[in-house]
Amino acid sequence: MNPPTLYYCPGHMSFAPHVVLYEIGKPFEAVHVAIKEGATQSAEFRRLNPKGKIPVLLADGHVITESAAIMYYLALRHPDSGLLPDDPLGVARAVEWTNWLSAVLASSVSQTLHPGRFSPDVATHPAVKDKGIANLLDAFTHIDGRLAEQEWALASGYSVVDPMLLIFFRWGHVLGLDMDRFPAWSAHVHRAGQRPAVQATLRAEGITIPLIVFSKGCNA
Ligand SMILES: N[C@@H](CCC(=O)N[C@@H](CS)C(=O)NCC(=O)O)C(=O)O
Repeated sequence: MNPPTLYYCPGHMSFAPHVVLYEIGKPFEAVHVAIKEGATQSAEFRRLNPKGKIPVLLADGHVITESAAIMYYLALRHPDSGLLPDDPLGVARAVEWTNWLSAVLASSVSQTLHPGRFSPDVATHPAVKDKGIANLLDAFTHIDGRLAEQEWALASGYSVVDPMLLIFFRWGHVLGLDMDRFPAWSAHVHRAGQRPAVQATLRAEGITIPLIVFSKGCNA
């Protein structure tokens, strides 16, 4: 059986599944899809994912789309990785987080970066963007409050949810938001950033996340 292949673009929603693959620690391949050059909209890529989005995972003869679905598949395929709780309520809590992040918050990020996808009327774009930022700030305040209550997103410990939170923290910076307003989340980013799998993914994608310091010789 071939190793799984992740189609990714640095600093995008593929980041968390990429971390999960490093956490599992088994061989995998990663294919860079250059969103800015239009690669997600090419006929070839759309044959793979008709939605024209990364991430995509090829694994065990299946094509899996959606970052959350990919992470659950990998975590359940490798239960020893301990990346998901093993009780029904714990799983429900994980889905609660990842649905919200990958659908609602990803859409608010898109609204601020691509207002034309939300309104054809150029005159409305500043308002569309402003509303996207306001929605994100509300959501970020909620995230910070949750992370003030416990070390990781889930009470059971580090899980697939935590790397997904990292990429939204980075987006906050990319969008020029004052992320110092979120001290509990900042501490979470610092904590998660010490994991070899997170460091390996940052190196592989060639990106940084504020507050994450690379350790020397990390080669996860
Ligand atoms: N809900 C999807 C969102 C995926 C998504 O929005 N991917 C963006 C990058 S973050 C993308 O591939 N955009 C390419 C395009 O729109 O052409 C998931 O969680 O996987």
